[in-house]
Amino acid sequence: MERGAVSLSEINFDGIVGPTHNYAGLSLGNIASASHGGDPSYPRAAALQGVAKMRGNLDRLGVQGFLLPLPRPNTLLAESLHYSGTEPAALRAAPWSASSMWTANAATVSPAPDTADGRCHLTPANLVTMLHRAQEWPDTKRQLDLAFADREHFAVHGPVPPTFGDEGAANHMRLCEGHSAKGVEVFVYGRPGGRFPARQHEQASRLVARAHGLDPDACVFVEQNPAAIEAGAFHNDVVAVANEGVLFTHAEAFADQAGAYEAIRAAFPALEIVEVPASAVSLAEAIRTYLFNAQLVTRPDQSMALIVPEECRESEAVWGWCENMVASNGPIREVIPVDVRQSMANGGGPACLRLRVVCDPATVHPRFLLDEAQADLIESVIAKHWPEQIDPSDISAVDASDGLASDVIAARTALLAALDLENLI
Ligand code: SUG
Repeated sequence: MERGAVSLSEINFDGIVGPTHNYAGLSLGNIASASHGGDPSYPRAAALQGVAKMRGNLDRLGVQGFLLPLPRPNTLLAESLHYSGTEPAALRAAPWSASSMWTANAATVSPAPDTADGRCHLTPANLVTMLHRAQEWPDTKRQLDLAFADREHFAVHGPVPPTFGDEGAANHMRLCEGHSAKGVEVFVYGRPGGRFPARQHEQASRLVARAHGLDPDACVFVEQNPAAIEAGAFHNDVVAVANEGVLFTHAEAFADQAGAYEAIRAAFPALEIVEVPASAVSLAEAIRTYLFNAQLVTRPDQSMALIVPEECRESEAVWGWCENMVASNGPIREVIPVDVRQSMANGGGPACLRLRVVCDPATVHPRFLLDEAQADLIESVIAKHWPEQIDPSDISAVDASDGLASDVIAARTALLAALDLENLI
């Protein structure tokens, strides 16, 4: 238990999908992003799918948070790129990206029981590997500074220096006997040199652990399997997820799978591993369906549920494996599919869409916590103001539509006004 024995909750802060959600194929190494590049997108449907997921979890878990879309198009970035018409279309699309919806990349979070000063520490991810994501952190930090302004309970750091790529919680797992207990934090990094970028650098992970004041004996640093990165697992959370004492992982997630288990177990002896062998679900099928990009949650009755994308139910191999797992006597008692197809087509599953923060909800700025009335409000603003469809040419053409820019700016402004969060404009 944390000092003072306060009981802490895990709060999932989902990113509300912004009105510029589009498919510009910007993320090298992210197979869904590459294969859907050029497709029309449906921002309104995407954002409503996200709210429906939040509503389900509010109902299941009793608590749910959210983070707001960042201001787009980002005119500062657009100006700094000095367009002349000769540049690749991707450079013109970057300032329009709605990628902040994937809040698992907003920050790395170390809850209070793990840190030297007994506060919850957050480090915004610098996301330097991809231009369209590198623009996120200053506005993300502003939002974290507001949501977690209580300095007695939270510390919000600056980002890791840009030499070291940091992608936040997507490459970080926490094992603990209960959320309020001291945990072991597992940092997963990639080694550069492959066909696709290794987005999380080892030194970034080590720096975050030091900044957060973690106990070195309660930190484990593990290398991602280069073959998993090659297969499209651009973040560790595409092939593994942890909750309390359980690690749910593909058998080919880590460079040295047995060594990783041993290192984690040395720091956290109660570790329970649910491993999916490649013979049951290949790495390619795991990445296609995002089985591991799931929310592994503890429900109020203490049973664990796995919230997976609908795509898992459509895969014979994956769904068959899930059914067997639930029928067995393992820790995961239910698998719940959710429809986040618009996000999935850009490589973002249920787990990408949320940032987990273990804390006392009373210490969070209340405007960032969802209730049913606020969910209704968010839905009505989205239904009224979010564009129904965006074609990549709408945003990457040399003369990208001024009309669309003012519409999406007004849409976000309407949401902030409805939620009384105008100071983020
Ligand atoms: O960084 N997609 C995101 C998906 C992030 C998923 N997050 C986690 N695994 N936690 C990315 O690759 C696609 C944007 C585009 O192609 O236009 C994109 O940025």
